[in-house]
Amino acid sequence: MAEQDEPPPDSKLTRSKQRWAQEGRFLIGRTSRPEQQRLPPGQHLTRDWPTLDLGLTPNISRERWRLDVYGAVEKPLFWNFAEFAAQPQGNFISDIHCVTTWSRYDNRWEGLSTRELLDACRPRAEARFVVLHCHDGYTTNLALEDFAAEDALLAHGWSGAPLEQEHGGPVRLVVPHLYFWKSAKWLQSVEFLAEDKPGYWEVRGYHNKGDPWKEERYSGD
Ligand SMILES: Nc1nc2c(c(=O)[nH]1)N[C@H]1C(S)=C(S)[C@@H](COP(=O)(O)O)O[C@H]1N2
Ligand SMILES: [Mo]
Repeated sequence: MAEQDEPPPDSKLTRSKQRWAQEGRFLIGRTSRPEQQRLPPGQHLTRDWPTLDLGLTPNISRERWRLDVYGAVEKPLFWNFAEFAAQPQGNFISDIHCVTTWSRYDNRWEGLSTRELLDACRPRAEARFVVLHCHDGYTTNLALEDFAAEDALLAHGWSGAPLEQEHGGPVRLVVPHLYFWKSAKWLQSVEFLAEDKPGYWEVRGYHNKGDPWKEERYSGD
């Protein structure tokens, strides 16, 4: 009796689920573009998956791996792999566009969406940029809104198997709407900043943002 006037239960989980429903979360292939618009200008399609890095392949086991989230956040995080894997997991399908002109369609990733990470660490109002730090010394920078893209994730799985070491395992970033150099392999830490801080390639002539649809390859573009 009279229960009808009570507000529906509200919690972080129900709010997240509501948001997932609005976004069509976990639906397969929902970010695909129509075929004719799918390949960005100047790109060609490849079926294999090239490996590109600085020539080092850090060997970090899941047991040793830690994720450090720090800087302009309300709640810094320091997770081991089990803690990371205990966060809400999602499946995402997206295309890869590398600045060296290859693209690869329909990569199936599994991991933690960057939006879930943002919910957990709660960036402070002044946070506007993110720098990813990697075990090979590589860094790359993103505007907070690019990091927070709905299809961006910290991936530990690819095609139903653990992400291979050569492709950045245990955990890499995947930001499908930007060139793949933004998708940091062997992820070690995520730093939130008020000011932008260009990363490894960004200080060596690559574009600061790297939108493949605008062919933002190099900083003069
Ligand atoms: N840690 C790290 N991440 C990195 C790189 C790197 O050298 N080190 N290279 C970037 C570049 S230029 C590309 S194209 C992709 C390549 O990812 P893949 O080897 O899985 O294809 O990783 C990006 N992330
Ligand atoms: Mo690249």
